[in-house]
Amino acid sequence: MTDPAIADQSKDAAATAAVRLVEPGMRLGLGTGSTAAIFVRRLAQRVKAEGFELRCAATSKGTAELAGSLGLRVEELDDIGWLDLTIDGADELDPDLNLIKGGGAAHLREKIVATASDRMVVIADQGKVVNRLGQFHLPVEVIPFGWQATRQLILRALERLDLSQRPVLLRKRDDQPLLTDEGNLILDLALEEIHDPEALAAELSAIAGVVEHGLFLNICQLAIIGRPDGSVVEL
Ligand code: ABF
Repeated sequence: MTDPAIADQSKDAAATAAVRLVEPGMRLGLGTGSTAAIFVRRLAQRVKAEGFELRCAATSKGTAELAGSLGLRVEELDDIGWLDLTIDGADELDPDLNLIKGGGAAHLREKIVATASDRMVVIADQGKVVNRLGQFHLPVEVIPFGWQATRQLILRALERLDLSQRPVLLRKRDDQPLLTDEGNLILDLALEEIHDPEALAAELSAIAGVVEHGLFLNICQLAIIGRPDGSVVEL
């Protein structure tokens, strides 16, 4: 029977292919977002059918709740210690497998989980693949204390990188500043094109009020891209 929560054929193709990478007994990182949610559903179906054990760490409260409700064993990352594999979505990815993440405001936990894994695999539909990152607004998680000063420091950093006059927008939900799972704010950087992701990442990481930015550089080892016809390509 068709599950209405798995309606997107491209995302489902990528998620289903990623489920095949999972081996019994693995310590697994679970991503956040609609593609990662389909992966969690397909994974739970396989675990139920084959009856093997897994230990899962989630990248958001939402994912933890979904996975737990489907019968997957979800634990704190620190109780597991280290992960064999993390499967997560992305907002953009380039041919070098550099990513922008954080559209779901979970990139801090996502980066902690991904970098605490032997292997990180991205699942996405074709629309996420770009030649150069930057069309998607780059999320930067900042602590609430002094966030306007932090925003000014970000603007100065952008000037140094010849990215002046780019909007840096406080993310809101229901007209209120959005708070992350960690109680922080998100600033979205409308950069259009990121010519030097490494330099930008270094500048942002050097600002005291920045907790984490959504550039994932040299973290992902494989991307599985789903197509509307149900096929996948690997990058
Ligand atoms: C998370 O989910 C995020 O880092 C990214 O923002 C988002 C992608 O969501 P979707 O799969 O719904 O496009 O992985």
